[in-house]
Amino acid sequence: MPKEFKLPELAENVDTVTVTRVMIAEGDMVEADQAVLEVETEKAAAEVPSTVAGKVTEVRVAEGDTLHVGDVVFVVEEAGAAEADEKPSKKAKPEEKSEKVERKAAPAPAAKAKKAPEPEEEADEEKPAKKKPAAEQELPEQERPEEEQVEEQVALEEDEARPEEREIRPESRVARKGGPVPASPSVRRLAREIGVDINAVPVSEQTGRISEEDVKAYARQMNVDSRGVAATTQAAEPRQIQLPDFARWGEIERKEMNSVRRRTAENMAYAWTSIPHVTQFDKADGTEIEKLRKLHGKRVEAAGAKLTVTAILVKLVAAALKKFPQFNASIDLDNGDIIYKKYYNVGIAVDTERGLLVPVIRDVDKKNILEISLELGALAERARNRKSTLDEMQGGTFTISNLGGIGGTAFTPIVNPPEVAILGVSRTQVEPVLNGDRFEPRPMLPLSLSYDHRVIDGADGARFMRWLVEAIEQPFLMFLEG
Ligand code: CAO
Repeated sequence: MPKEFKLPELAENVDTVTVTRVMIAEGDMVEADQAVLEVETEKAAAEVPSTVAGKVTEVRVAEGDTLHVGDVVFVVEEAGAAEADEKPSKKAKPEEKSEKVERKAAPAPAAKAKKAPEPEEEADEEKPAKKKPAAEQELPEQERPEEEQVEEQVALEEDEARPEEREIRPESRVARKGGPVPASPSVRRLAREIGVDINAVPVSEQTGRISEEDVKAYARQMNVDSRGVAATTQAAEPRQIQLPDFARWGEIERKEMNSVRRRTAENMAYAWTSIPHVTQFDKADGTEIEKLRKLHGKRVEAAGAKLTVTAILVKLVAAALKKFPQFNASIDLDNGDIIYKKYYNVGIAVDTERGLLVPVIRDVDKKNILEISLELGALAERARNRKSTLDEMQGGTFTISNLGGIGGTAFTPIVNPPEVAILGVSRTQVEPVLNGDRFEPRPMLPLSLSYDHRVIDGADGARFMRWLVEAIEQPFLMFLEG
């Protein structure tokens, strides 16, 4: 019996992965739990174990492919039956075409992967699709019962590409030329709630309809504020500038971005253009911390870790987050809420050869510095060796980015959404600090706290920073107030 192995769900909210290595070939015997694929998401690389066993008769993916959860990766002839059967042709039969995953160079989204179930779709949109007679479709939208419009919308949705495939690029949107608005009730509702005129939202050229993303993109473009009031002036939307022919001026090399770089670029552009950032700078006298590192460093080394500034900062930050809960929050603009998290998971920016990764140390408030040091060392090593799991990269509530090992006096870190704040750390420098009437040499640790000004006021930013500086200078404060 042929059996298909489909890409399983690897972590919550991870629907798309890029194949970086295919570890099986036609004719191989594969066992359950055997690693068959190496994949990359925006944040991590992971090995995918097989859940089927038998002889591989067909491999349907190749390095560089983009896969969605549920896509068929390979087919096996289950043990026993394998020997008896001839090896099937590698070419896909016509009816299998829709199962094929898209190749990176796939020319048009229409030729891309089949539509997978969309969990976020509302129940009222999951009715069976029914095409409506053309005459009925020509009725003005207001004159048609909503139920009919829903049904029509479901039919339209049949051809819909996945959200990430129909990213809103300005050039892919076209103005609608009258007729019914091709948007589902939930999309219309969203538009109503955030003050967007659904009739004005351009449809995606690729799908011929309006998605939630289209509405949000339009809202951003129109500068709709948090109260749902559209500004009269249109905010500039980041556009791809026309690149010149760089080779005219000298030699160039073109390299494809890996998935980490691509997603970092998307996330950073999103964060930079949608979050009003403020960065608060300060310096902490690291004398006490340095004393403690010297005093206890050997103990931590004996346990197999390194007592670094970062590990200590993670613990101090946990205490600061408890004291200032708005820094451990997320903003839900659609519902007009601020979500305060009662857990404290700190992401650590790790510099790897594939780009920036942010593994997360969970429940830092419940761990001691020794435990945090061990975990930080292990997570950073795993990230650098491409061994991080997808779960390790999720659930962060605040991020620390320490560039002090490399150098620099200050920088402006970008908030890692959906978080609302990030602490940047630069290199400790011995500086003259006035103590009474004389200067003393002190190791000063520069800190740069960027935060989302929609949630955090400037005074709160300054208070958080001052508390953190004082906790670094007098670590006992953490026990006293943390
Ligand atoms: N000031 C001075 N020295 C510092 C320092 C600081 N703020 N922070 C670290 N150092 C020193 C450490 O003491 C260590 O020195 P020794 O080898 O002499 O002991 C050295 O720098 C390297 O530290 P580390 O990397 O071993 O450990 P860490 O806990 O300080 O940092 C990590 C861990 C993962 C944060 C770090 O390795 C890293 O990847 N940093 C880069 C983060 C990054 O890329 N941020 C940018 C994000 S935005 O694009």
